[in-house]
Amino acid sequence: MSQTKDTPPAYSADFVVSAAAFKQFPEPLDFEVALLGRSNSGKSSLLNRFIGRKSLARVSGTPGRTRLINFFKIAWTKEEAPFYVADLPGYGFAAAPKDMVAGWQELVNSYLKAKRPNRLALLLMDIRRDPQIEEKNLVQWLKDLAIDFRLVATKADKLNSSARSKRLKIIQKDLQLPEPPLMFSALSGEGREVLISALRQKAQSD
Ligand SMILES: Nc1nc2c(ncn2[C@@H]2O[C@H](COP(=O)(O)OP(=O)(O)OP(=O)(O)O)[C@@H](O)[C@H]2O)c(=O)[nH]1
Ligand SMILES: [Mg+2]
Repeated sequence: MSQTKDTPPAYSADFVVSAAAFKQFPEPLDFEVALLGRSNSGKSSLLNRFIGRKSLARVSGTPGRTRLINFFKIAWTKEEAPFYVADLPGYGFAAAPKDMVAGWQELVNSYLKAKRPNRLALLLMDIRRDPQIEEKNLVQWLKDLAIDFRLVATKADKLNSSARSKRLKIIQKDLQLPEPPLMFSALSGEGREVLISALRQKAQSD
């Protein structure tokens, strides 16, 4: 693939706010992407690679912000309308205390239930792992709330192409997804163009 075909880095990408509750969510823009997934599934890495700017990683990596919803405002070009990316707190710490799990649920629930028009949720999971109860519950949750979503199988660079397609089939079947998962590697950038066009399509759909 030639270098020139790739979408250049976002024209602007700014950290907006770390929200601990509904009241702190910014007023919605025309379009919003929500990043959901287990801790360590690659949400922050995907975001950085996706926008092609390293400067945001520092913000999202700030200790203490990881239990909050981090909003970023992205614009591909000077002319295009900006949109939000909401990086939701990761779940699935084996040793997480009960009240921490409950806190996560409450925050994510208030975000998913909030009226945020034209939103696309990306549910990330490591391509090598089988969907767990958390992923199954999240898929059900998104369906119940009628939130459009795509599954993104991350860390694709860890597998060769035949292993990848096997894993994608298993994940799609396990989660009963209507469409095959998208694939992404923050390491190589593979999947970036497909993801960008999926998002642009959705952004223009309302
Ligand atoms: N090889 C490879 N490693 C990756 C990829 N994406 C993420 N990683 C690694 O996986 C680890 C977790 O990535 P993060 O992006 O911090 O994951 P996260 O989902 O934001 O985690 P939380 O913020 O804790 O919820 C890091 O060590 C990354 O370097 C990828 O595409 N390929
Ligand atoms: Mg993160």
